[in-house]
Amino acid sequence: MRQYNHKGIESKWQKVWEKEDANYAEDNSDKPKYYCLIEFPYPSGDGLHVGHIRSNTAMDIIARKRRAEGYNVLYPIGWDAFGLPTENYAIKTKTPPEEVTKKNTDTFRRQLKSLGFSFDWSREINTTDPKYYKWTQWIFLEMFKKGLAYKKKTAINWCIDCKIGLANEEVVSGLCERCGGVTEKREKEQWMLAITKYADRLYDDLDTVDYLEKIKIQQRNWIGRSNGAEIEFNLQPTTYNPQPIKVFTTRPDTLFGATYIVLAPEHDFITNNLQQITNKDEVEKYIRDAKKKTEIERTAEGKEKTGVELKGVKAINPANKEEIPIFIADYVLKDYGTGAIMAVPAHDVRDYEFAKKFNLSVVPVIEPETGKKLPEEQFRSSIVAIVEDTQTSKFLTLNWGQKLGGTLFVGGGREEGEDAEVAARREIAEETGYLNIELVGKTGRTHHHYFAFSKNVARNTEVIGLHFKLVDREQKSTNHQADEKDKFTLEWLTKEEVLGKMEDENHLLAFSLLNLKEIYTGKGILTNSDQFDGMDSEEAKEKITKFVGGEMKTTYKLRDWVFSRQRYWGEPIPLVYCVHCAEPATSNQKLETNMGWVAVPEEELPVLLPKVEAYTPTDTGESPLAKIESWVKVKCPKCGGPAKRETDTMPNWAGSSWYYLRYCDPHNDKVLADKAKLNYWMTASSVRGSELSSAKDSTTQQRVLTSTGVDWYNGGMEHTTLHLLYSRFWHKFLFDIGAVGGSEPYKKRTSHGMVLAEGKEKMSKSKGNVINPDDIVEIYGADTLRLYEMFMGPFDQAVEWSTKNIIGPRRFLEKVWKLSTRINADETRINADNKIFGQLHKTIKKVGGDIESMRFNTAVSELMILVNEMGKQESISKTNFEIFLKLLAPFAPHITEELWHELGNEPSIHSETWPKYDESKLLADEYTIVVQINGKVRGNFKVSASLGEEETKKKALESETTQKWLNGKGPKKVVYVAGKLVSIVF
Ligand code: ANZ
Ligand code: ZN
Repeated sequence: MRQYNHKGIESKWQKVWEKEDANYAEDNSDKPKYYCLIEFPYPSGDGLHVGHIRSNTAMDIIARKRRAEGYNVLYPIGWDAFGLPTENYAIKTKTPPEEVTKKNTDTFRRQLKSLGFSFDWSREINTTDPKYYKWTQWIFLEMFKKGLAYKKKTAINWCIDCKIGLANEEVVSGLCERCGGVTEKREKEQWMLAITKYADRLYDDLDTVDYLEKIKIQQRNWIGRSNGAEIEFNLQPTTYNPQPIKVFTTRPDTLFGATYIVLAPEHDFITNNLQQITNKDEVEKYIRDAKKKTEIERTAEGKEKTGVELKGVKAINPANKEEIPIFIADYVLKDYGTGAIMAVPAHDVRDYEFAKKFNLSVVPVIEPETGKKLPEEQFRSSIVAIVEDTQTSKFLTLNWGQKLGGTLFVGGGREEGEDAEVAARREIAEETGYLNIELVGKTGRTHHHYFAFSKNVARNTEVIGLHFKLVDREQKSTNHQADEKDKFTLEWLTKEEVLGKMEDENHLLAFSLLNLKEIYTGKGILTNSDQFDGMDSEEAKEKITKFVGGEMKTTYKLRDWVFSRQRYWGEPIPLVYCVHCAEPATSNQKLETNMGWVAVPEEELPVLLPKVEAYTPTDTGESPLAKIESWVKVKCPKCGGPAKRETDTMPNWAGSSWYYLRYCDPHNDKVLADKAKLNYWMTASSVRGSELSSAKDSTTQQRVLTSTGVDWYNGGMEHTTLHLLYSRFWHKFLFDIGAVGGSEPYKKRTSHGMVLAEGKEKMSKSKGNVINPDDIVEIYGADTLRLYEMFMGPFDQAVEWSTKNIIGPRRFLEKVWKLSTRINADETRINADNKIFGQLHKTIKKVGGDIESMRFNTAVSELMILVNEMGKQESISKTNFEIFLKLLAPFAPHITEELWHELGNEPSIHSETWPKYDESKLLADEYTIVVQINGKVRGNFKVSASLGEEETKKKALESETTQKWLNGKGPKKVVYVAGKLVSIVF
């Protein structure tokens, strides 16, 4: 028998497809377009990673399905080729980085081609190609001209090993994201991009895109928008006139509870008031120590709090005019808010930890509130009593059953004027019979809104929580147990059990305050706040801010993007510094930023990266480019005088911020991409930014926003706050200057899990556990590898590589191969095949749906089930087998193409249309089989869909009805109509 020879088949079809330009994406075609995108790889020296193959195959499947659905698909590929590893390798081997890049991209290209991905190779791009980076530079200059790029001396994260400044995003737990080395803060002049000017749009427009929810959440957290207020605290009057301290708070409603001020150690206040501070030495030492810690070390909750009081100065709480101390502590950061906080230890966890340690006063100002306010509430006072048996560390609960509120502590109403403890003791005795208890703790007033179903009334209750300890176990009998309507069972539960079983918010609140010793950080009703007492905390935010002359304010965690690197292998920043132009013509010009920095004229772009002798960065932190005098010295484009080039280069997030646009028109040398082509591939409409902002009606705006962008972009979660946010920023900028037609780059974003080595470790050269795809393709074939990577596990989760398990998908393809020898071309067979109709149509439906929701693993298993069913048949109809091949084709493009041609079909299976399923033929899980006896319906019964013909017939014959009618006679004829009917004639 003929063998499944994957090598011959795969190389044969790859050549044919290449010759025929099978995956050519036609610009401005009449067909609807579909743009599929994967993150273009960094061509590392290690070659293609099996992780690349997983995400590329997934998107290849989607691209192929879209083509079969009639779309003109763009599925492009290119190289994100600037970057440190190439540069470091070049330094080590003294090879020019462009040579290293060429070698690496050649390898990647060969490998990707060997896997049969349906990329349009005519659109291949490379970020290190001057024809490409000309436009990266052009975009930068546009930003520069609009004031979005500026030079600033900042303390940046400096990686000691890489000798490079890092963005905040590139520092993970204080370590360099690239090399894992130690970082420190260094003052450096850096080019910055003002991404913060786009913070609101980056935040709000997330509502207009279809990204996985976890991606949106990460971006929102990263932007970290908080609404709050800035409030000034005056100093205790002294001989001089000190500036007030401005704090940022999200909880101005808690102002009356602010019992001290904390400043970031780097806060200006300290140098400005040093004369006044009496413990200077202690303060200065603390500041020095704080500088050595990372942000994460400084702000973690639960971390031992440190700080120093500034002796000799005091602030005044503007709400109640009380004098309060001022501290410096490293848990307050310089670059967030105003770098100063009002501490409210009663309602903020970190402030509370600090106050405990320094023995500062804790004044509660918010009475906790649970539940939702309801209309027409009735007021009532009540108690929640927690009884603890300290010997067993268990808590007394009443289990009322699911309908009546589940597990609760003892609770009950309080008569008017009745003391809470008296009420609690009464309820405990009545409901549980325990008498000898000792009160050990009590909450303040809390509030709870709920609907009492038993009484059909909405309630607003004022609740006091009480904590008792059992003195002994004496328990009198209660009459409740006998009473039908008050049926509950007493249960002693551990802390964990209480937290697991109890659902009532207010009872849980009492437990958290009394037993878990937590502080209350939620909303509620004001107390200890003079005229604001009794006010809702949300409402009080603005009122109190206004009362003290503060200002409502929004702040962001997002920082501007550090956009320069003192390294060689990146895009040169196309600016020139001219001393002459730096001199202000008028005195008020001095205020301008970027004085003396002149843009290289557009017609001189690209500024080429010059050849250098040595790529090694310098310890002074200057780029190696600074050493090439002939390159650095230029004429000022503006005044013609002597000037110097910027020698810093761009970070490697630059080229990837707009690459998806270049794919639309990769060879254009006039503009970054032709407008008409961009409109075709990126937008459904061609509304410009200017038109959008003038579009008054918001539904028009909405339509424009939601109809633009790459149709489907898949990539790693590690890029959510870097690449994905940066490219959204660049895109919005390009939209604003009219270079692109929509304001979001990607309509839809999904994400894949990583492929780990056996043992769930990351694959790495040093561990020697890297799988080389070339070996797998050689031994098992590209189709098997693709199928295996889709079958490994849920696409969005990390999966563990197992070479042993590849054999499964390989055997499956061999089975398909063998099955093709049992094809019966006789078309009447199609109906004779009706036994597999159910499974076939179920498979069409399932595979289609699974591809859309990226459940590739279950799609593959459904294909496997179908093959097993087909395998049971004597022969298979050609038509049905062809439908199966079309479903398998996106997963295993080579073997399906081969079999398709063997069956005498032309041209390619990949230009066929996607199969449709017939709802009426779908395989149900269960059938109702009608029993006909001598032509009349006499009954029916249910069978599982997997039950075969013989068993179904047997079941019909054995049924009571049939036996009654047959009455001992044998049947002459039994006919089975699949999934429907058994007809018996006697
Ligand atoms: C008083 C207060 C009372 C606060 C309360 C919270 C709860 P998010 O939501 O993350 O924006 N804060 C302000 N600036 C800070 C800084 N530079 N370093 C550290 N903490 C700072 O957090 C805003 C809250 O974090 C602010 O509101 C402030 O504490 C603190 F019951 O003010 B709050
Ligand atoms: Zn000049």
